[in-house]
Amino acid sequence: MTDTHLPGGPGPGGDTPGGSSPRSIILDCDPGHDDAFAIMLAHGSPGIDLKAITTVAGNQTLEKVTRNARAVATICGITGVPIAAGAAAPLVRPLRVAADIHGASGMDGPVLPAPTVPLDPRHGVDVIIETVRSQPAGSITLVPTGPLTNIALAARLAPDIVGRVREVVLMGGGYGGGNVTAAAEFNILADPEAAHIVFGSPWPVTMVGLDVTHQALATPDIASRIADLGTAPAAFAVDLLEFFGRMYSATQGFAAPPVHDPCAVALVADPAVVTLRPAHVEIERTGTHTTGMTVTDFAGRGAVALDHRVGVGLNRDLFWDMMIAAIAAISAC
Ligand code: PIR
Ligand code: CA
Repeated sequence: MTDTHLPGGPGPGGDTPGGSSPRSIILDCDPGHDDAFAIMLAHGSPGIDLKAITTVAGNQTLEKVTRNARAVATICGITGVPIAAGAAAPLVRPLRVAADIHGASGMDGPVLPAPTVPLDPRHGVDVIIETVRSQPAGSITLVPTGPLTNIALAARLAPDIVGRVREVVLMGGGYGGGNVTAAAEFNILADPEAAHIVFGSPWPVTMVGLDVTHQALATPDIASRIADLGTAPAAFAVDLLEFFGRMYSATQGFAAPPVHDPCAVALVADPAVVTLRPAHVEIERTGTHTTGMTVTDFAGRGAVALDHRVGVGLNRDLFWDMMIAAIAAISAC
């Protein structure tokens, strides 16, 4: 089978990057250094209309990641976008955080301002449900960049939204191995039962996993292009990369940090960024050594339907051009 760029999912569309019809998304995140980049891309990209930010416990506790989301919004002048806190723990398992890579705050490195943007008083899962119900059917894309707890809860609490969501484009998993265990990536391992619900629900699911995001390395040339923008959001982004890079070097031996989460946002904004292949993905939930693995079948063995799409390649230059243009656009606000 040859790799293909598949069209951007069902529903009303024909959107072109930078065209007149940006894609409406809800960003469900656990900031997190790379989640902060996802927020910046979602806000600054002309291809995205950011309808809400919801948070989920993951990289750090719910309280910390929610404060971090509001701090990013404050730095980037994101006003008028609801920010709501969702689930404080996975569906079944105890909370596991990633302090080794994101620090005690969940976003160590930059000095974080006291948030000036309000916290929406609703539960994040209610914000997801209410936003999907209030927008035209087939218009909202869910972009989860943390554990899938909120998305699974929304599907269970309001099954009517499953058919109204245009697609779910998530950062998580990978077919070539994990980053917490040999088999499992953090977001899936943190809440595999939620991932099972999300991949098993009848909405289109696209997995942007480590196979793609480990190509999104913020090398020194990228950091200096961002620094050259000379604005407060750009300086914030550089500080994030500096800490994230040090942790990735110390804990995983990377020469430059992989900026995972904006890859999913970038794919929604412009399908040319990520090469996709049809596949079927099952979530391992009972493995001795493989819990949290995204078992990916590109060939339909056992006559499974190739009902998911899986990222297999990144157009790195396009990705960073989009990311840097978005940070520049934010700075202009
Ligand atoms: C990144 C993450 C968690 C643990 C490590 N070691 C690295 C977070 C990122 O925010 C991203 O969403 C995903 N989980 C990558 O595994
Ligand atoms: Ca994340």
